[in-house]
This record gives sequence, C-alpha cells and structure tokens, in this order.
Amino acid sequence: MDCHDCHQSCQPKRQKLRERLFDFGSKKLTKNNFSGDSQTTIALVGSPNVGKSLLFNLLTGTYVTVSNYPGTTVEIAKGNRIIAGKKVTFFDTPGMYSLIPITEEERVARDLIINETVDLVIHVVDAKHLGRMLNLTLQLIEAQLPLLLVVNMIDEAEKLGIWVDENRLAYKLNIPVVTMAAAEKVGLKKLIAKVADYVQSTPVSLTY
Ligand SMILES: Nc1nc2c(ncn2[C@@H]2O[C@H](COP(=O)(O)OP(=O)(O)O)[C@@H](O)[C@H]2O)c(=O)[nH]1
Ligand SMILES: [Mg+2]
Repeated sequence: MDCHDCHQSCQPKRQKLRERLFDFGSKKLTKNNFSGDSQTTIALVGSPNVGKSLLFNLLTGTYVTVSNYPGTTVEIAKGNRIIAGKKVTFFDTPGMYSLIPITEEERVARDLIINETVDLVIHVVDAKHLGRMLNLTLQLIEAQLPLLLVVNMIDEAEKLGIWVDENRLAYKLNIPVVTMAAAEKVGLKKLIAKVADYVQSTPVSLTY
C-alpha cells in the first residue's frame, strides 16, 4: 500500500522516525491549539520565492489570520477553505531549505510540521530548480510525513524548455504530485481535487 494511503497505520512508525531523526530527547510531542477546531490541517512548505504565499492566498481567499508562532517573532498565516465538506486549515510557513534548521524561520517551519497537528504537508518547489529542491522532498519522505508535492512555476520552466512529467515523478517518489503555474491559476483545480482525495480518505484528525 502506498504510504500516502495509510496515514493511520503509519503513525507509530512515523513518530519513532521523527524522534530518531530530530532527537527530541525528553521533549514530549503534544497537540496544541494552534490549528483550532479544523478537521484537517495542511502546511505549505518550501524554499523562499517558490510561490507558497501566492498559492496560500488562492486556496484560502481573504479571511486569513496572521499570528506569531508561540515563543517566537516569526509570523504564520492561517486560513480556511471547505474542501470535500470538511473545514481545512492551511498554514503558510516561512521559507525552509532543509529539515535541519539554520535560521529561526526554518526552525519554526520545521516545528510546525513536526510538532503540530499537521495532517498533510504540501511541499512547493520551483520547476526551474527541481533537482536542487527535491532534497527537501526526500527529507520529508524520510520523516514519513504525509506529503503532496506541488511543482510550481511551470510557465517559467516551459519557457526555458524544462517540462516536468508529474505522473512519472509521482511514480518515482511514490507521493502525489501536481504541476502548477499558480500565478495563472493553472493546476489549482487539480490540486484541490488531490486535497479532497486526501480529506476524504482521512476520517479523523491525527493526534500524538
Ligand atoms: N511566473 C510565475 N510566478 C509565480 C508563480 N507562483 C508565484 N509566482 C511569483 O513568485 C514570487 C514569489 O511568490 P511568493 O508566493 O511570495 O513565494 P514564497 O516566498 O514561496 O511565499 C511572486 O512574485 C509571485 O507572484 C508561478 O507559478 N509562475
Ligand atoms: Mg511567502
């Protein structure tokens, strides 16, 4: 069975892997109130300037709240959309190159997806720099986070003669992949359909 199809049964394995990878020591993984009453929470992550915020705005519209991540001055935007009849909360995170954080922004982005109740991670990458950006995808896969890859900016990539085969990439990585040009809303419906698939296959929000 594909890993993204078995969110419930992967949990114990996923938590053990997280503890090994990120050395939490005695720090307990707890669910906190950051995600509110949402039925599904989704974080958009990725390097700076790949289109996360643009995509976040397309997904959530105008009613977003921005607050400091607890204990930091780093701002996280949060917005909702009803998908497949469920309230889905999206988080827009600061730019992150790796799961091993260097900056405070990277640490917050990492903590949000590792420590919080995030049901699905959407990794947004720039199609022009796919090879370089897949490093983080591989780290997210290794951490056993439920993952969907958005290969954005295909409009710019195609002008440079770069074509991304989403089915082939999805097969190779064994995760869902959507190619997009968020600036032109190309691929948005496909992305929402994939999120709907996820939401429908996940009966309850995960707790740790
Ligand atoms: N051509 C093109 N530009 C895009 C696309 N997506 C985002 N952008 C632009 O890329 C820049 C960075 O986007 P932003 O959402 O701020 O990136 P973030 O740093 O990942 O949040 C902005 O000027 C966007 O308008 C896209 O698919 N195609
Ligand atoms: Mg941004």
